[in-house]
Amino acid sequence: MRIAHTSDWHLGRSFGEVSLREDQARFCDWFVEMVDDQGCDLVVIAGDIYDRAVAPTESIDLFRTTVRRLLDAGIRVVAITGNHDAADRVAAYSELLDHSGLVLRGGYDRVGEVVQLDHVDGPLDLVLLPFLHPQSAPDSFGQQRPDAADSSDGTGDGDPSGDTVQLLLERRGRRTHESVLTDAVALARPQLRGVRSLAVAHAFVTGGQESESERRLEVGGTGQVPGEVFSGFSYTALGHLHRPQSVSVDHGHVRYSGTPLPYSFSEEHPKSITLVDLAPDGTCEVEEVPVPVGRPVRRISGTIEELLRRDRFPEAHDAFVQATVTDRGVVTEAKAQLLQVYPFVVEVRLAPLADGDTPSEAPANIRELSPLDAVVQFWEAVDGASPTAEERDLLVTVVEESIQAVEQ
Ligand SMILES: [Mn+2]
Repeated sequence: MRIAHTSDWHLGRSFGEVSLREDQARFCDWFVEMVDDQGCDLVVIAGDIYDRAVAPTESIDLFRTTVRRLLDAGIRVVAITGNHDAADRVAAYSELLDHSGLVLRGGYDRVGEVVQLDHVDGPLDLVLLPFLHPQSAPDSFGQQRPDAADSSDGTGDGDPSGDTVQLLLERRGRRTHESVLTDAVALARPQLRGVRSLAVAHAFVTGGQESESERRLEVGGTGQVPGEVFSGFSYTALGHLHRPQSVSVDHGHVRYSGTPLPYSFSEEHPKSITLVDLAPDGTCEVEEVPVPVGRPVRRISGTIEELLRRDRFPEAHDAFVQATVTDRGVVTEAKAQLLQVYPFVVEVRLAPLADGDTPSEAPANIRELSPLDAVVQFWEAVDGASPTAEERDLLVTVVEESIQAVEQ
């Protein structure tokens, strides 16, 4: 059985101010053809289908059309929601969709279920683990039920006693992404029947390497879960981290496919789809198929004169560019100038210290400095050089006038 594993399409996303609509549509076109050419039986999309909870209608259209084309080609599709998706919206019709060949799951509703897919070479047990917000778990969810909490409220009037509410709140407060995911897998495990199994999850597995475009899964923490949660599954198709990578786990194959397109400047790595050949005995072979569409990202750095030389960064001409301008003097209209050479420059940073100087340490107590010294130090930190005599005279005047204004 051949599976195409992908995730984090983030349909509707833009890069800076540039819409990615066309790149995402081109990716979908390529993807449908590729999985058909490769003879895939199943497509797995491991969460973050859309970039936002309320996805633009054109993104919804793109997803629907893409899935329909896959189903028309006889390929089954499995998808879960990620932390960017609104589970209750995206998976609203999941029950009806099961009949179409699209298995779509989101939220807690059907967590713990094992979907059995029949295939010519045998069955596949499918466990779908959409991103689960720890705080929105149903009160009864999970195994760590304090006994008292569930037995004490036997009065039947539907009004839980103060103690019970307290226990429920405590239980809710203890929930983490790790605990809800562990509970969800534990619910499913007893129902696994065959030898070949596939888990699909949207999670941050410990050991995975982040980019700059993943949104944190937990407030005040990373929301990481240990890879062992997935041990025993023949293959675990993960979403959330944007770089393609395997995560080392003792028993099983756990892998992130990464995004189809780069979504931040930290994603200069090539993008790919993961093809998985899953044998009837559960052994699998994994192959990366590079995504040939989409605009790459490049970070370039130099003086404005260097950056404007057409032969200096030829690979950046067609890329989304983050340019760091290192001139010590003032550069006016930097972005407008750079756009002449790099039509997709998205971000321009002025960083005159990029040539190796580092700003001096901030004084332990700013009040130890005279106002003029403080201003001059700030100038040096920002500009990378001391003010000229003329600039210094101006600063003296400004500081004196400010002090007088404050004292009046
Ligand atoms: Mn994502």
